[in-house]
Amino acid sequence: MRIIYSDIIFELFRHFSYQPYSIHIDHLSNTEIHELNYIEEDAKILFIGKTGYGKSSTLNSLIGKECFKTSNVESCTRVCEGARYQFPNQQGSLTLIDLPGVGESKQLDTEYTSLYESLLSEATVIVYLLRADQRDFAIDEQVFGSLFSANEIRKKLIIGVNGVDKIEPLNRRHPFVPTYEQHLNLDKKINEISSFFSIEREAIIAYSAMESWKTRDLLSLITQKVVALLSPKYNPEKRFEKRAKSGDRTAQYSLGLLYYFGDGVIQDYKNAFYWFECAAQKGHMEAQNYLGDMFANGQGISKDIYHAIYWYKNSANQGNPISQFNLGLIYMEGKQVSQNNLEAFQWFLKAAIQGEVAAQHNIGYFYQYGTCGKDIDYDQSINWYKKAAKENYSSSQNNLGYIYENEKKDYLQAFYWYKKAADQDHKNAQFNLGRLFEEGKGVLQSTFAAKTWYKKAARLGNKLAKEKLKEYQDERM
Ligand SMILES: Nc1nc2c(ncn2[C@@H]2O[C@H](COP(=O)(O)OP(=O)(O)OP(=O)(O)O)[C@@H](O)[C@H]2O)c(=O)[nH]1
Ligand SMILES: [Mg+2]
Repeated sequence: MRIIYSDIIFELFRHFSYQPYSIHIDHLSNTEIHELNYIEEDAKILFIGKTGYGKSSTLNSLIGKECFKTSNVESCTRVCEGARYQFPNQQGSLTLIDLPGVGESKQLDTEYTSLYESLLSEATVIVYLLRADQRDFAIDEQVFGSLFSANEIRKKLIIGVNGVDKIEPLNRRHPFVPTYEQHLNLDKKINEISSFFSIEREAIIAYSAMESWKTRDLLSLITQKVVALLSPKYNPEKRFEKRAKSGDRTAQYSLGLLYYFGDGVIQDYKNAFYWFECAAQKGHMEAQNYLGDMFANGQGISKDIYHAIYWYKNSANQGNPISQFNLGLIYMEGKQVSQNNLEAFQWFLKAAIQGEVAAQHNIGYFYQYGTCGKDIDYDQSINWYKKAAKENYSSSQNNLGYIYENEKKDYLQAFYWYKKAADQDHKNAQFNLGRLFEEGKGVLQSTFAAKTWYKKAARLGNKLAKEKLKEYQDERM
C-alpha cells in the first residue's frame, strides 16, 4: 500500500509504506552491523532536498535495486516511501525514507517544506541533498533557514553532495573515478558548502549515485550517526526508553535517575521529573521519594512543599525509610510547614526501626532532650544512639559520650565514645576528649594529650578548643 503524504501527514511515520527491500548488504561492514545490533528501535533516515538532485537514485544505489522511481525530465517522487533494513537483533531497523523534492513550484515548496517540518523531530538522521555541479543555493538557503535552525535538528544532519561524476572537468573513465582536477574542484565545493551552510566538513559527504561511487561511505556516515544517536552504548537513556514509553514503571524510574543525576546524559530535571512522575503515579516507591525531593527543592517544577509531603507520604506509607526520614525532617525543622515534633518523632521512629541511622540519631536526640512531647529518657536515648553509633555515626558517638559523662558519670564509657567520634574528625568530640584528658576523667591526666586533641578540634574550627589553647598560652607567659 502506498500512502500519499498529504492524506495523513501526522500519522505518516506510523502508516506509510515500507518496501520489504533491504539495504545492499555489502554496503554495511561487520563492525557496523554489530554496532547497529545494539539498537532496539527504528532509525528513520530522511532524504530531502531539491527535485531532481538524486534522492531516489541514492536510495536505489544503497538498496542495490531500482526500487524507487527516478526521472531526468520531471519531478518524480510524489509519495513517501521507504526501504527498511531489519537488524539481526530483530528489534531495531533502519529505514531509508524517500520524500518529494522542493523547487518545482512555490505552492508545492510550501507544502513539501511543511511536510519535512512535521517529520524532522521523529527522524534520526536527515540527509540533505545537494549536487556537486550546482552553483545556485537560493532554494537550499531558504529550506535550511526554515528547517534546520534548531541545534537539536542540526546534529542529525548530513549533507550529501551527489553527482560527483558531473563535476568539471568531466572524464569518461569507466568505472567512474574522479581525476585529480575533479578532486581539487570537489574539495573547493565542499569547503564552499561547509562555510555557506555552517556545517562541519565531517558531516558532508560527496558521492555519485549514478556511478555508485562512495555511496558506501554515505551509508557508513549514516550508520555512524545512527549509532552515536541511538545506541545504548553511547546513549544510556536508550537502555530504558523503549520500555519506559511502553509504561514499565521500573524503566521509567531508571530513566528518571539518569536524567536526575546526569549519569551519562545531560542532566535534565524536567525530563527527570516527567519520568519520576510516570513511575510514581504507578506506585513506584523510590520514584515517589525522588518526586518528593524535586517538589521540595524546586527541581524541574516550582517548589511546592505540600506536593512534596504528598509524595513522601505515598512513599513512606509503602515503607520507604528515606521518605519517612524526609518527612521527619520537614516537621522537625518546621521551615515551610508548622513545626510538629510529635509528627516528626513518629516518622523518624518508623525510619529508625528500619535502620536509617540519621533517624536513629534523631530519636536518640528527642529522648535526650525530651523535645518530642515525651519525657527525657536517657536509657532510650542511649539505646537509639548506640544503634547509629555502631554504624559509625559520629554525632551519635559524641552524644553518647556526653550522656555517659554528664548523666551517667561513667567516664570510661564517655572516653570510649568520644574517642570513636574524635577519630572520625568530629570536632566537638575532639574537644570533649581533650577535656577528659585535661581533667583526667576515664583516662590518666595528660596535658600533652589534651592539647593534642584541642589542636585537632581547633583546626576544624571548634571555638572552645581555640579558647582552651589560648588559656594554655596565656598561662605560659
Ligand atoms: N550524472 C548523474 N546523474 C544522476 C545522479 N544521481 C541521479 N542522477 C539523475 O538525476 C535524475 C533525477 O534523479 P532522481 O533520483 O529522480 O531525483 P530525486 O531527487 O528523487 O527527484 P524528485 O523525486 O523529483 O524529488 C535522474 O535522471 C538520475 O538518473 C548522479 O550521481 N550523477
Ligand atoms: Mg525522487
